[in-house]
Amino acid sequence: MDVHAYMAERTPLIDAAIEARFANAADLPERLRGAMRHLLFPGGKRLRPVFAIAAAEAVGAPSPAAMYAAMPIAVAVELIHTYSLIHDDLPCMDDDAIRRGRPTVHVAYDEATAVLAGDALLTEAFAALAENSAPASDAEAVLFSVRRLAEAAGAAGLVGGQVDDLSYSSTLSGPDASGAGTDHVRLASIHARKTAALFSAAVVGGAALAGASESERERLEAFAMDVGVAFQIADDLLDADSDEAASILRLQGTEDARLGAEGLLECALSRIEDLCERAEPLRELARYAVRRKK
Ligand code: GRG
Repeated sequence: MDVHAYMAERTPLIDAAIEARFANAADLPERLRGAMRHLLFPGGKRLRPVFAIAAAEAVGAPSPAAMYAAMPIAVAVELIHTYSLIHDDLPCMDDDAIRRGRPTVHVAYDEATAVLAGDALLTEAFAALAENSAPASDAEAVLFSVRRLAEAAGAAGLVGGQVDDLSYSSTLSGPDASGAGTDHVRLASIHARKTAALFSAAVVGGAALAGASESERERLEAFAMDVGVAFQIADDLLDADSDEAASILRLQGTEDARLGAEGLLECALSRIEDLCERAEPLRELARYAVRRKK
């Protein structure tokens, strides 16, 4: 199957669903609206929303029903991903002026507006998920996806991963005196929380909203965590010149890192090998996320 065609078919529908969140929000301050939309349109690859939809299609009714069941979490994860990029670029964090080849939000607007736009996107994500999910999915699945998203975004997920990432560069050599483990262990934990947690909330949330069983959720969770970490390694390999603190490339050579990502991909695919042929797009997306060249 053609994974690019698969993504290209779904991306306009995801964009329209994100756009719809703004259509009904007439009373937003214009400056805030602009700052919230600045990185959303045009967006990035929309990988997390497409994963959410592919997971729903792997276990749910044939699309478009599965796709529409997963759309609320697809929108929510993209809003949270965008907030995290805006905050990550701030002068007090990575201090980057450019994102996706354009001035990032605090440069195009100002720092306070960028902080507030991120806050608004994070909050809006949960409104999007809670408001749009019923009645297409059952209440337990909606609550499950809200909880998984909160865990992925919160102190044990993105935020905790970012805190560890910020302190990582100062303690880079050998076993860590704090008892947190070797650099490899610490790095794996940062990748799991900073990158894989949101992937996993997208995949398992999308699947749950489309009616996944408990055992399907468990397998997809393990699949998505492995894919998320492998995706982060692939991102480090593509961005080998950056000074990202938590890069695997500081600890092992390029070839070892590539082999590590391939190993995680194989492991991820083995977790969902018994899912039916409708899981093929999900498998192809995983291969694409880990092996992409740009
Ligand atoms: C500020 C709470 C907080 C967290 C920031 C997301 C993040 C954590 C930092 C951004 C930099 C980074 C290396 C994140 C890891 C995840 C990653 C590889 C993001 C890029 O994802 P893509 O490639 O981006 O899906 P696009 O641009 O396609 O959306």
